[in-house]
Amino acid sequence: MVDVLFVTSNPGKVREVRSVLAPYGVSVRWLRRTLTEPQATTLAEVAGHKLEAVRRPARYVLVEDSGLFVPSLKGFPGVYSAHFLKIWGFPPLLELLRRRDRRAVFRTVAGLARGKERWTFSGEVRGTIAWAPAGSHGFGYDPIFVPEGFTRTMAELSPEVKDSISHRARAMHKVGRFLATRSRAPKRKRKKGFA
Ligand code: ITT
Repeated sequence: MVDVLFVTSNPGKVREVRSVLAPYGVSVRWLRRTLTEPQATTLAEVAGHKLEAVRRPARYVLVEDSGLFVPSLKGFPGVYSAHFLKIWGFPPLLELLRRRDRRAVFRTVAGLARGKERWTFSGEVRGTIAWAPAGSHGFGYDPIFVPEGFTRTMAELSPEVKDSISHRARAMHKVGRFLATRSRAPKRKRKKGFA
């Protein structure tokens, strides 16, 4: 069993990360903390800053940053997704998209650290923005995001379905495979920068 400390303010992320990592023999402990997000242009930069803010040399520390990118809005809200949703909610986004291409991508960049070593893993899911919010599962933008191959929003799909297709699940499967491989490898044969 590998222990990982997942630092986030978001209980929805914790449920999803636990469910994806459990089959890899990874046990996730939750440190509930709001990590400051600097002005940055990429999710990877934000994830890196979040990692720097947590110092736990003896164990694996996991953080992640996610965002909804709408190409017809030049990638907005992207790295500003949390801020935008908190201040404005869905209406301005739905209004902006009334006459624009509704395609969107949800992306996650996960940052993992142990001592001085750092690794990043990414995942994404394509889809479209719904005409109106629907559904009560999940959190954040789930009520307005319809993943590719589905006709319902992420919030109308069951948590199991979300965990089989989501941006976060895709990034976390990479984390799980990495940790499972590393925990099996004899210590002196471990290569630096494996990921
Ligand atoms: P942290 O403490 O981990 O930063 P957060 O909720 O602030 O939690 P992010 O900055 O990564 O997380 O998320 C940016 C925004 O995108 C925020 O409004 C989230 O609610 C939303 N979001 C993240 N993952 C999502 C998902 O799987 N489905 C819907 N919305 C999501």
